[in-house]
Amino acid sequence: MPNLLLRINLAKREYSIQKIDSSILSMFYGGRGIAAWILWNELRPGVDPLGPDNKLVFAIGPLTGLPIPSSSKLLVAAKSPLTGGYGDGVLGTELAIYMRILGICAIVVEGKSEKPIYVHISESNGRAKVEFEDAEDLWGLNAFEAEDRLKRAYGREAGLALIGPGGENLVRFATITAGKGRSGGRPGMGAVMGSKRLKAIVATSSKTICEICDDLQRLGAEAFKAIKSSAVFDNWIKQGTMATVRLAQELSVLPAYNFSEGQFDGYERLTAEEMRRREVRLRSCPICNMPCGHVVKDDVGREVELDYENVAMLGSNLGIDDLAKVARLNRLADLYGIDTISLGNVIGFAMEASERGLLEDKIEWGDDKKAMELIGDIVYGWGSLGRLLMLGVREAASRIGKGAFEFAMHVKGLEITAYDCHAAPGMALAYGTSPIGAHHKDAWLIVWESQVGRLDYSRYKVEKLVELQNIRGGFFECMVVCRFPWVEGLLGIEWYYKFAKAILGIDFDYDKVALLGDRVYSLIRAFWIREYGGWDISLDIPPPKWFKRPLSKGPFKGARLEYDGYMTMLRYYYQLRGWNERGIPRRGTLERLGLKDVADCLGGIVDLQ
Ligand code: PTT
Ligand code: SF4
Repeated sequence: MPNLLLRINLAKREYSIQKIDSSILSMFYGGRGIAAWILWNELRPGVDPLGPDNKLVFAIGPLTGLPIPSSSKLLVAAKSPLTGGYGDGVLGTELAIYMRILGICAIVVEGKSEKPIYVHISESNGRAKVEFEDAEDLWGLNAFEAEDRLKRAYGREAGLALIGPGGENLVRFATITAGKGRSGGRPGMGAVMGSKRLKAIVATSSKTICEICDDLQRLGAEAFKAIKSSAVFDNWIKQGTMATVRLAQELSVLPAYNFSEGQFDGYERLTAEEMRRREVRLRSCPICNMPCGHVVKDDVGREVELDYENVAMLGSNLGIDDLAKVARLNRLADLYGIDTISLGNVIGFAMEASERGLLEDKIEWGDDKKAMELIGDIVYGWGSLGRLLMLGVREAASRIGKGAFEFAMHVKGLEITAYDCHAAPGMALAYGTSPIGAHHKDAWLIVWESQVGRLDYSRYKVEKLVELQNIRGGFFECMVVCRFPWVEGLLGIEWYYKFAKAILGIDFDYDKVALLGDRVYSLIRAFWIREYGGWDISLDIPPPKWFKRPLSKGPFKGARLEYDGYMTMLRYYYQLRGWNERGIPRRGTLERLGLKDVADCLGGIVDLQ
């Protein structure tokens, strides 16, 4: 199990390696848990997210980099400049594998370099060696160009995590990228990297996979086979996440016109079938035999990888019904290293604000050319609208005033991902309680919720939500492997328990997963409370639009979220997590989870009863 912490100080150009306390590893294992623990312990409360004292953590887990399916994921975390709370994201990159080979569980990047810089991590006598390299020539290059340069210098197998101009220019929703299409850290992790003037981390190694034990090699080989022989494999390979476009339309959750509707008249021109007509090849993260990266040509013939989220947010949500044009916007986001989801959200917000006469600029629904121009403005801070939107939708709405917050589609400052929730209270609660702000990554309830009753506000939905959060946001994010093989039904959860047993010697079951989930969730909630100087229950409630403006068409015509029903579910959620009615973890809960020190600190800020 990787147990080293590599600390890199960019201001001093120094690094050190230390062991992570085994008691901390046995509580959190890796990934999100370790990252949250480091940020909780090492950040000064109230630290400026874009100042030199914020820290950027790259973390892997016990299952990363092993010869098991889809295991090349890397978690990136920091205090978010977009939300002001805890932020993280996960991307696929060889860097994760090299960290594993070197036994590094977490890289903590501190300080700020005076000049643009990148770091090269390699191996010297079995230990990590860090070299600090000048990045003046790379600064300003887009993510693809910078990646090409670094691969030319360090070889095709080099592991990378880098930023584009979005991160350099501190766009609050800039991400960290790799592999020309892998992008992680929606809550502005790329901006934190840019604020440190760190263009890239490059890693090289003589090995390309961590060979660990025979048991695991055998198990991994069986799992790869099980994926290939799964009944859903063929369909997955054909459509990947893009199958969701048609599904979302049918279920009336496809965001349209800044989340005003759950259906879009032009959806047929955005589907997986349309994608396949333009497809040139498939691409995957390293160590994956179920690639989901569908590379297509955009309207000017350049290659770009499509995903449901990207297409929904830059397509239907903006009223654009041409996949090739959507692909072009998607490609720009990848080149600049900014999050497609937040991008579609801020542009949709601007279109609605313009329609309501709240902006000087005119930007109409479906205007892909204007959207394209706006992307450049956002990334380079050109013009007043670009400068406004680069701050994210919460800040933009607060600066505009005049009721703009009513249609600013975010929770805790993180823009909502691609599911309309007028008629999906379970999914709305998933957004409301996601530990980084509105994201589906911890709990995706849409299909299940459609099977059990969409307009139902019952307790079993909250129980299902907590279960999913514990598995996805707790177990998978601490083990740090791709969850798609499990989510998409190609590998059952018992496979992951077997992998964990082989590597950690621990018999996992749902109770252990729930304990881990509770621990991680309560720690992250404590982080937010400390940063916000308290807690307001309204921070766990989705935006007013879904409560106030009913759907005007589709199978749920007339539906909107019911405030009382939502609040009943939210209160039950707090109860299940052991938090009080104000959403604050109780002292007893924190102590049961082994977080007594956290309770002592938090008790000085808020009442823990
Ligand atoms: C994730 C978010 C998602 S969620 C998508 S599509 W998805 C968007 N992809 C973007 C992109 O592409 N380019 C871009 N410029 N911005 C983008 N923003 C959006 O980012 C990703 C896959 C996907 S594709 C998902 S759900 C799964 N996410 C996992 C997760 O969170 N944890 C985990 N253990 N396994 C996961 N497996 C799947 O990984 P964020 P990737 Mg991404 C072009 O990170 O910040 O959470 O945002 O990492 O390597 O690209 O793989 O339908
Ligand atoms: Fe990457 Fe997709 Fe494979 Fe997961 S399933 S590892 S996101 S290519």
